[in-house]
Amino acid sequence: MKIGIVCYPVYGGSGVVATELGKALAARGHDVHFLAYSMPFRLAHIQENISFHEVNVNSYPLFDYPPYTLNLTSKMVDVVKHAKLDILHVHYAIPHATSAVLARQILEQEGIKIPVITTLHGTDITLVGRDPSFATIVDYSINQSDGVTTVSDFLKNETLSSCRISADLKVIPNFIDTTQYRPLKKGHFKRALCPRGEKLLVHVSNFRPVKRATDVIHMFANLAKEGYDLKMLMVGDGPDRPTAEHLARELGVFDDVRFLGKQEPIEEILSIADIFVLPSGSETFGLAALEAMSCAVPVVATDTGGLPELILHGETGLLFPVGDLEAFTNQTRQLLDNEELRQKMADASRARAVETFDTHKIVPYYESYYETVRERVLNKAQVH
Ligand code: GMT
Repeated sequence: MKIGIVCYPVYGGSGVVATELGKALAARGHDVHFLAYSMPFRLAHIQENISFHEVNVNSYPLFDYPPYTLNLTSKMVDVVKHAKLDILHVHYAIPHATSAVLARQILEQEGIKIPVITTLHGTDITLVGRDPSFATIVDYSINQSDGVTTVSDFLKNETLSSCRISADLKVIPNFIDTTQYRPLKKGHFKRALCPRGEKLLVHVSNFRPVKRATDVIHMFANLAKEGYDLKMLMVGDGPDRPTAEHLARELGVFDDVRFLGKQEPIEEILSIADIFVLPSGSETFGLAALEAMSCAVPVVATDTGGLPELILHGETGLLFPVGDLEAFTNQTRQLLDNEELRQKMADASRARAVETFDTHKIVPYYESYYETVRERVLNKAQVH
């Protein structure tokens, strides 16, 4: 199949999933065309059956706010027509689904049928999508898509309850390349960071308020006060990083908490972690947690959104209520105090990643969904 994939190219879950999906589809023999305003950051090596089409944004004195949505629509029309795409798969509703619906309408006038599939990732529904200035257009673009997927049952239910949706929603969970994300032997790296054999906690996020990065610092300071000999790596960057750094100084733990900023390859860092922590206020899937699990790291996370679908409480990690710092500290302490339990959960995490969320298990669901949607759209066109 010739597949167009539209995504945000920046550091973030939806862009990562879209990029990894495109790469996996290309490895399975499909022709994949990425459309984005810059090269997706995980698309390091271009290969024969992967193309990248940059969406240029016009600057014109009249445009205080350049109309990116329209530039994207035009690019979609152009690529569908000239690369003869069979399907257009957009990740994140705003504005990608809207542009795709408009592009499909333009192409229809030229006798070209292009089925549009939208994958909802989370904040496009739970945060920005419900802003009154977007809600109507988000609902419309979802309902007008030929196929819609969500990354968890939670997000499906959330979309159905918070949006006015008539479209069918199919759940296809996120996935991971478990051959790339695997426990790597990085003992030297661990010894350099934890010379006294300290346990290492890791948090990875984009430091947006929803990630509650300061909860990590509070939890760490609680355990340090109790005498635990620990180190912490805070990976990623975003608006709450300065606040988290300031808090670490204030609570006297700054020397043991290292803020690394954005890092790749993340599997090298995860491989030396003892525990991964994710205290998010909301998380539709929690790709960062899956990356940790695939590297055999048990996760302490909030009992919210799609996280309980991914992290089995008591089996692959421990969950706690959002914002409950005492419970967060208790759950982390439980794993620190019981190495046997920690190791058991580490093994179970890796097994769950391999058995349930491996790329080879999930990507075929997308392929068959593409076929189903395409058949439905083309048959409907014939009947008319
Ligand atoms: O919050 C992020 O990390 C970014 C955001 C995005 O849209 O890129 O992530 C969302 O999509 C990811 C991939 O499907 C999910 O794993 C994240 O849970 C989800 N984030 C939230 O729901 C807050």
